[in-house]
Amino acid sequence: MLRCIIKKILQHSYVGEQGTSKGLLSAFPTALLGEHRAAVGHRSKSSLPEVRERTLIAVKPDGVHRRLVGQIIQRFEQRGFKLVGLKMLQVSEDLLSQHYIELRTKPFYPRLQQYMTSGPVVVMVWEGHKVVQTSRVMVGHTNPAEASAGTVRGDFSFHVSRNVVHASDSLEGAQREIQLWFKGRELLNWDCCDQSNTCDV
Ligand code: IDP
Ligand code: MG
Repeated sequence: MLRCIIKKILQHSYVGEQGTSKGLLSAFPTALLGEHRAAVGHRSKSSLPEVRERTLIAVKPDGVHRRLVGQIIQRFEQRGFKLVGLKMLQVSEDLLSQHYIELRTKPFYPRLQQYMTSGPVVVMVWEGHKVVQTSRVMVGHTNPAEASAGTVRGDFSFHVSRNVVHASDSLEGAQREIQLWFKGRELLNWDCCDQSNTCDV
């Protein structure tokens, strides 16, 4: 009986709280939140913008060929981030030129394009507190010769032309890249069972 009453109170307060969180979320970029709101349990802590930051991570063709996809995913899972989108694709020259819009005039761009379109990439969206900044640290310096041991590039590569992985470099960059690579319906909002053990925001 008592459980039944508590359940009713929670159901009631859920309606009110959902209204509040919706108001908070409306100020946050849609691409970082994804379009699909979880139908149930959306009042959880993961609704808060600060733990719902998202970034784009891609395992480049050299990483896929070298069977590093699993190890790279493992690092992000181990850190506590949440996977909200994942797919494998062969990148077109058009998509790549939009992705690397600032690099198109660089002398190395033709070779970069050849490399990035030479085989499949595995592209992902990871979510969590300060995930953009943290994943840049996890990925390491652009030039693997300068990347610290313990970073993906520092552990799996030695030359800038084959540096295994991409990570968005800013919040704005992440938002732009997520929209470029993923349709809204390909990103999922879901509540991870361990989230109260990884963050208390
Ligand atoms: P980032 O991947 O660490 O964000 P960016 O400067 O955005 O580094 O460069 C994008 C990608 O272009 C690099 O990851 C690397 O694959 C490639 N790249 C950057 N600089 C060079 C270079 O000097 N030679 C060859 N490839 C380069
Ligand atoms: Mg970059």
